[in-house]
Amino acid sequence: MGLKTKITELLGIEYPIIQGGMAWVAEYHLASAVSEAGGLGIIGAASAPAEVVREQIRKVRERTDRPFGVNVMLMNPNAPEVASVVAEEGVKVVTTGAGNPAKFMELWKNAGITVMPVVASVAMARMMEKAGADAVVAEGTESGGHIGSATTMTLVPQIVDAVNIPVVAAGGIGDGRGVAAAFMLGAEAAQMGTRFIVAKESIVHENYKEKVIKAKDIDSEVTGRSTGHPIRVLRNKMTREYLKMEADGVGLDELEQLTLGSLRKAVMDGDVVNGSLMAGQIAGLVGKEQTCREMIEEIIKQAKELLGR
Ligand code: TUI
Repeated sequence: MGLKTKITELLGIEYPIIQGGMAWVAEYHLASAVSEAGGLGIIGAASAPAEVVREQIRKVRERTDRPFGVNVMLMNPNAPEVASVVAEEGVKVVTTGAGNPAKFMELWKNAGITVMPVVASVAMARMMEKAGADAVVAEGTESGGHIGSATTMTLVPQIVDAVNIPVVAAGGIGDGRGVAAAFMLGAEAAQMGTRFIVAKESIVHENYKEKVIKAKDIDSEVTGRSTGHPIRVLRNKMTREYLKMEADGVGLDELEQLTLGSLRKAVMDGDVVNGSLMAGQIAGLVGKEQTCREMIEEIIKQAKELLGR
């Protein structure tokens, strides 16, 4: 049985579980598996060319009739082309990350898209509500990848109080206890990334999955605090070199290159030494590879028991 909230109604999904739009990781195999299991699967457009995103959308459609979304990463120079492709392809749900999507709002609303910007502050949540967002994803600093500074525990209730649209909690959620806690903070759904990295349907290299499964509570590190683009990743040779270069005052461009190209190396080639192992602080709780359906059913069962529903 489902678990109804304002978000499940808004999106037409069975369970209030949204998969994060992870760069390289959130491709069509994962997105379609999450949607087929009753959550909202998301294609992470990240830095992909618009035509690659179009193919990904079509591949999800071949695999599921259920709703799915696309995450548009706003620091991508191709974001305007990606924004047009999602509208052309009739995608039903868009989330955004790493910037302000206001300039695409009219295009998306005219195309009938449900827009849920990911935000890391109350000010940005308010701005997105004014701009016409249907919901916001409040993402705490526990998340993997590009992060803000507020924790999920503090950010979610403050955004819930500040806006009238539904709020999705993200950052540090990896099981039914996290989902139930998010509900207690006033959220109507939870977005999860790190747990889905190790899904059976995830194309992430086994070496990377093993690093997430073996990670302990304090094994993540934030690179790029000095550049204004903080990125949470699991500690390895790359982070040690990066943090040393950062401390030595190496230029922004050189630093950025070190993390960006290295995500592909980690996900596709399994280079866990020089690669960028983006993962959230909840990695320590993620203990085994499971199918998306097994994960979602286990998470929902636990959340329902805790919530008495
Ligand atoms: O976007 C994410 N997480 C990401 S994106 C990513 S790929 C990447 N590539 C190059 C550089 C940086 C990242 C890996 N992980 N999460 C959603 C998120 N959005 N977290 C924080 C924000 C955010 C930050 C600033 C949203 C809006 C914002 O507004 C600033 C402004 O005023 O434009």
